[in-house]
Amino acid sequence: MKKDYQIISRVKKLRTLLKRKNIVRVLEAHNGLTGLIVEKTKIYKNNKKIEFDCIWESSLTDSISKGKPDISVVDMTSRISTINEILDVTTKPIIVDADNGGLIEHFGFTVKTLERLGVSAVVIEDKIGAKKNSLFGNKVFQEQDSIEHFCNKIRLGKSRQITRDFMIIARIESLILRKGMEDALKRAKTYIQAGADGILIHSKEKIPDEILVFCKEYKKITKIVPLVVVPTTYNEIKESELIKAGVKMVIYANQLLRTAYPAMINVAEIILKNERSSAVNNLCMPIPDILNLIPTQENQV
Ligand code: SPV
Ligand code: MG
Repeated sequence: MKKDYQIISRVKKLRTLLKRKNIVRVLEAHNGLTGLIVEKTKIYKNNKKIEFDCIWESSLTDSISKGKPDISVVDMTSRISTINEILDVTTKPIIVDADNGGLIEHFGFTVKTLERLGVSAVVIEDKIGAKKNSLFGNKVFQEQDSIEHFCNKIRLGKSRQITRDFMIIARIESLILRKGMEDALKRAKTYIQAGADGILIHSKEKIPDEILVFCKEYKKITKIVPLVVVPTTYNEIKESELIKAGVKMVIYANQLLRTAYPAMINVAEIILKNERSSAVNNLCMPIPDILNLIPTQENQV
């Protein structure tokens, strides 16, 4: 009984945060350890605690960390195993990046499973066909879904969730695919009418100009449905500016993995060069620290 309550309250946490906070701050995790980093990292600024609110279970970093490309080859069963790994050791809400959600018939099952596990939201992008990461833009062939088909997917998903708390966030790829601002805004309006609980507008520009134009126009469509952004390429923009523009959620989608990988390559190369590992001592955390990183009953006493 208590466990059921915990699962339900975890799902609900995201909606509560969206109501209470100016902006919900989300960081990527791709395994239990990175989940713990999102859960526990905090700093103090002017005596105020600053931390991440929520975990992004990214298709890019989940795939890459398994040595596979971000093309949906890491299937839902594997993604669910990673999600469970993260859920096991964290309490913060999780948002799952489900690519395009798959076939409409399949998406209903995904919604039911994620909600049952305790995930707070799923993001689906309005593309069809072979999955390509959005940050490739038009350098690779990527096809946008029709508005009608994508709306049917949103509607079906919404009809399958059990609680009122689970959220389906519709991700618009019009700016990525150079379909124009008008198309992006039309889609936002229509996806909301179809039941989307949030809109994620994506861009791969180096500057935030097109995102800020979208934000301005979005305010005319709705002041209620939260707007989500992923400032990976246009990442000079600060959270305070996003708040001013009306953004309710910011996702830092891949930075943990993108910093860990070069650090590991560097260490591997230094060991090869020196034929021993002492040369990386100053780059490594001490053995007792790694042994005690994850508390057990014994090392807590
Ligand atoms: C991801 O993190 O997998 C995303 C964001 O979908 S992006 O890589 O920018 O498409
Ligand atoms: Mg993705």
